[in-house]
Amino acid sequence: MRKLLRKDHFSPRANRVSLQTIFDPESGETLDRALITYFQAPHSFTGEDVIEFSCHGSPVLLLRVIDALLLLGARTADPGEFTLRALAHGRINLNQAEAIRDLIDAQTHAAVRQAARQLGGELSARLQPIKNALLDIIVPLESSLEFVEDDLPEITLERISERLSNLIQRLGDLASTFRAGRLLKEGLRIALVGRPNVGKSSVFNRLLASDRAIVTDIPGTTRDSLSELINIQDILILLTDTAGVRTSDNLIEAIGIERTRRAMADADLIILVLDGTQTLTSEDKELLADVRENKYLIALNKSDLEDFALSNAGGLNGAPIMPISAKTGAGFDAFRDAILKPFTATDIQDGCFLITNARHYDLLRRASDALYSAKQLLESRTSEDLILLRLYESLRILGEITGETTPEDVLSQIFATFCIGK
Ligand SMILES: Nc1nc2c(ncn2[C@@H]2O[C@H](COP(=O)(O)OP(=O)(O)OP(=O)(O)O)[C@@H](O)[C@H]2O)c(=O)[nH]1
Ligand SMILES: [Mg+2]
Repeated sequence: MRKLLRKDHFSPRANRVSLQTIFDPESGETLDRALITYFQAPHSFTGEDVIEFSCHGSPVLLLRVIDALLLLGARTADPGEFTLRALAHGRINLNQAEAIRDLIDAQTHAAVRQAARQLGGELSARLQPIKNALLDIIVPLESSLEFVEDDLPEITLERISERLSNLIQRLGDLASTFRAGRLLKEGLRIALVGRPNVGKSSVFNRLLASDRAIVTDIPGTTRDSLSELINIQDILILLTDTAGVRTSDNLIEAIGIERTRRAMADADLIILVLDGTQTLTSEDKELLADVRENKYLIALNKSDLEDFALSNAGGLNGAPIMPISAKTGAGFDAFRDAILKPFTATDIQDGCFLITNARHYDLLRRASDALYSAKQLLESRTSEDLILLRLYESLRILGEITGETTPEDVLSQIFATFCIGK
């Protein structure tokens, strides 16, 4: 620090900010006037002594300050290292650490909101009463093993079984929020497909609200799949425009059509675009048969034209059809709602806490399975120590969520997903 600030003495006051000039240790050139904060242990994020530099936000300047620090013997932090240190010093628990990563990665307001709730410790707060209730079952079972020669009375067994059912239900309720939670965090992949010239790229541009894809009246305009992120009602969507499907001798077009097939296979929802001014062609019918294997929605396009008729799509019994015009935007509000409809049956209400992390979901399911198996053993009057084994297993799995019992290799996997310097 003395070399960096060119001062014979530098003794910052604990938990205070001071304005300092930073010099290049080699050339002596002034780099920046910056705020320096000294967080004295344990009053820092990591629980250790920390010096924080708040420089001006130029990337070039920041690189020079980092170079200067490296030259003086510092090293750059590993991905997630600060968060890992905070965890190691008990400043946060594991799912709060994961929430920090989710907060940084969040791309919608709703994802930020959920990550912030988790950072506030809501998941551990919800799990604690379940763990306590589990301990309330374990403790008397343990003592009955030690002190009582006879079997537990029937009434006690029934009561334990009831309490296990209740816990299984509570874990199940929490786990079931993952469907909505994953949607909120990871979003959806949606592909626009159809034969050439029906207006896929026009629909794509209208949903994007920008002229991203080339639109012409020449069939076969789009040659390659094109993806962009959009946001519908705070759900992130990776929308893919694709090459129109037809039999083609053109090599480039044929490769493009192959990519369309791949986009269809990857999609959570396929939007089949049809030209509402024409009756179904054999190409339309073939595509329809293909998309029926997946979640799909039909966009009957060009509703602004005179020849447009819903009956042109006749015979698609029961299929979800939305009449739209990519040209005028007619029907798009209802179309956007229809896009999300297959996914939001499980309501994403503002007030409700959601499991957004696959690791948590998996552990909740496993904890619940262990309780279920304990309940079955209990009902078949198996010896108490086998039942206890299952109950302890469930407790250990719940502990893995908050990090009390998480194995080292899982921890390192989790922190490898952080970005550097967090
Ligand atoms: N009137 C009218 N014309 C439309 C509409 N949507 C698209 N078109 C026209 O239809 C033609 C084809 O549109 P594109 O969006 O390029 O169609 P595409 O399905 O992407 O075609 P390919 O990329 O060749 O597969 C263009 O001339 C568009 O202007 C619409 O809603 N109304
Ligand atoms: Mg196109």
